[in-house]
Amino acid sequence: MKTIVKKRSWAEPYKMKMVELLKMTTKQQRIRVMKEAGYNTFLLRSEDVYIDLLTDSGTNSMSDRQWGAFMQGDEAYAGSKSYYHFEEAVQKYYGYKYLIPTHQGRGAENILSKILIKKGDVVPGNMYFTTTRLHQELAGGKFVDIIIDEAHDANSEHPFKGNVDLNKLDAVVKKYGVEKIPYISIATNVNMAGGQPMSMQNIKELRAYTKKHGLRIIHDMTRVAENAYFIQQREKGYEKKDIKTIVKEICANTDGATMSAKKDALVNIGGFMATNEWDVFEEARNLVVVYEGLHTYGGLAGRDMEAIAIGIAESLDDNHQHARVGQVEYLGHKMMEFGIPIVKPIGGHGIFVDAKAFLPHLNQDQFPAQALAAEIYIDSGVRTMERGIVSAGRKSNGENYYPKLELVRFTIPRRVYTQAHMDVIAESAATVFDRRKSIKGLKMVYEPKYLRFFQARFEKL
Ligand code: PM9
Repeated sequence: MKTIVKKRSWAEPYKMKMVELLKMTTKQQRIRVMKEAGYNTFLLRSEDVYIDLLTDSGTNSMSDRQWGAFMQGDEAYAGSKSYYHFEEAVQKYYGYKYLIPTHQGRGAENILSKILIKKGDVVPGNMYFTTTRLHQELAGGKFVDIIIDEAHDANSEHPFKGNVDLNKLDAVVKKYGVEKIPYISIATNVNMAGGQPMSMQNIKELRAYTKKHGLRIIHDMTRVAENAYFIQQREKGYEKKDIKTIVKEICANTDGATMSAKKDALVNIGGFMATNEWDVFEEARNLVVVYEGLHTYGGLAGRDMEAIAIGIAESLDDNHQHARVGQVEYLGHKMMEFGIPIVKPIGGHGIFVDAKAFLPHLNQDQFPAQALAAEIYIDSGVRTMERGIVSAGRKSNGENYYPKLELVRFTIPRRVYTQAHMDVIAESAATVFDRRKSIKGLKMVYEPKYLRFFQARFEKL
């Protein structure tokens, strides 16, 4: 018998119970508000945005179970029941021994960096992340990139572009000595590389290397479940393992973690630091009361901790991750059909458009990714984010970093938008691509001291 259906589709493992209405704007309005926002999509008001792809951070839709648990949050100042639910989830699903809750990821980065980094230390990592590197620097450390070269090449189809290059790491260890390296900083599903995973093999090789040299691995596990999904899809021997098992195995090869629960863990606020070392935990408990709140809430409400505990479990469901990454891939394939240059392979949390290839007539000092994000908003009200020279910021000597990747990130919030939204987004990107030669660069007219991409202002050249 001939089958009519060649390939079966997937669909989301949920249905909608409530919707948020969006405001539609005209092109004239968008031109005006973009100018008022200094051509920085962070400075737009969200009510002027139609489809918000600024970030996948804190923009998740929570499930009915999470909202239900909100009512059961224990808001006691000390010893909240909700803290113990949160701790149980971190121990059960991730396997780390000790938990310090924080208001979000950078709260955990601050505490961890203050504890482990001394002035003059060096922190090797698989590509920088903005807040992570800044906390390392503020604590007196220097970040050194040890990601494989392929990660800096938008066109490389390497299946694990998040991998650490062990030769680069070895060169850093030889140059500075292990006593200057408080830990190796690894991120799963590397954000700035385009949401690209590490392989389990690489994680295990790194573990073997660090054991030999007596070095710690600290895991930025903000998008660990998405990384585990890619391991399941791409790595031999993991095809039949579920995401839960893979995540536990990743964590077991590291010594501690920081996490922004606002991403994979499917909540709107929250984070944590976790460690297997009692001494580090004890010091973190000392510092958390200074910067975040008591060690059983760390800046979170009891209801937030309940929602995180449930979100962690939901994020490790295979069907959820299939739909999550499947939606990102759907958008990526649509963009590729239009000929739009994007980072390959398609990553876990968004599509990263290669602004250097999109706007080859602009040099990096004319902020091509910033200019492109502004044009996309003006075309359709779709808000995206610059991930290039503006995000990279300046070195301690004041010089600009010039990252090889100059990208516009179309970040997909989890469980928020439909396939029809993806079509509208791809068509908008294609419309701007059609008139790309007419797009002008920008000049920066205001630059804040830290994390300039959030608040910098620009004018058209
Ligand atoms: N990431 C993102 O949009 C939000 C801030 S930058 C616009 O991608 C990693 C890998 C992250 C991350 C935040 C943090 C910090 C740490 N590591 O935002 O403080 O992607 O919760 O987490 C953002 P918090």
